[in-house]
Amino acid sequence: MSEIEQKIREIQEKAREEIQNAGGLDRLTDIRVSYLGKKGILTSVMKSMKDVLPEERPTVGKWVNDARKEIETLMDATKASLEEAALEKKLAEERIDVTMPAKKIRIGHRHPNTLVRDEVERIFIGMGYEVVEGPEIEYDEYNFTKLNIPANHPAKDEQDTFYITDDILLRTQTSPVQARIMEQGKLPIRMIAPGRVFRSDEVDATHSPSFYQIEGLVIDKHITMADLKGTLDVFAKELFGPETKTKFRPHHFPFTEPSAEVDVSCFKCGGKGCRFCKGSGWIEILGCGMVHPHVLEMCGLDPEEYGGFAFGVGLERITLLKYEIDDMRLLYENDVRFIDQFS
Ligand code: 2NM
Repeated sequence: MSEIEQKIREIQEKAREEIQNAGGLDRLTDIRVSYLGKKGILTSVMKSMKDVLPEERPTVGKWVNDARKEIETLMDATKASLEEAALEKKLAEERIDVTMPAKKIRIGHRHPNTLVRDEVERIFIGMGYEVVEGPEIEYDEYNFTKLNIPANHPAKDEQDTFYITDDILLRTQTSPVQARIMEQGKLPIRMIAPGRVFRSDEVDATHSPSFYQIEGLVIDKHITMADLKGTLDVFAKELFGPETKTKFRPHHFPFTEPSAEVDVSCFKCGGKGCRFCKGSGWIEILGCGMVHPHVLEMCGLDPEEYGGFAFGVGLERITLLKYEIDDMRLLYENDVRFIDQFS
């Protein structure tokens, strides 16, 4: 056997051994490079062909090529079986345990204000009311004039109201929505108007320049103060529990006559008096009254034929009470550690 044939056989033998003992796909790739790569052992033999006698070159060339083919075939087979073994191992290890607890997916939830708004809407929808929304940017006419709030009224002061032009402003209440509905003249009316309102207030624990109101309106023939009292008593019992009592105290609003403020018996102490109700046993929750004849007239209704009641609730006030939150700013800071407690 010639020296070169001997050398090729040795390379082949060593390659076989290394491939068989590779044990892993990475090692196999290294072996492939070390034999068949550009600077590989077998490649260098091919390069040294110039030292072989010309008549022997075809024979030697065939040996090298045969060796190369054998190494490649063995390499491919070994690669396939290593891959199969790796897959088998992975399948055996990655068995799915269907009894494992599922991954918890973080999902959003309603804001406490939204929870309360939805609850108030649900109560009034249950009594046959419609939920109506209207523009946040309003005419002075709808926000004040048609609601019997005269030009010299303190609420109209630039200190309290955000004006956009002389006669356009950010609504300070949602009653302009009701003025618009009355004007449409489709009777009877049973509606609530929830929405954002604006007043030029400094931020503190109970004030914000933007907050939410829900105002209600009922217009029909033969509506009395008893209807108002009965309706708001049902509302209070639904919202704060069936033991809740209501108390109507005389008050003044320009758009209603007579007007009242409504207190509910403290839902913490049941009316005995505690820290929550500041010892009085009562908590103020809303304002209301019988719609003023001037308002009816200015909205195109005949006060001789039609009448009704209206009320207004501050949404944040109810949210703070219901969830015993002591600072309105917490509702707007959107700190998830706070807000997540209501999911
Ligand atoms: C309140 C209190 C009393 C009210 C009046 C009207 C309207 F448009 F019908 F005249 N809507 N809402 C009203 C009445 C609002 O909030 C404390």
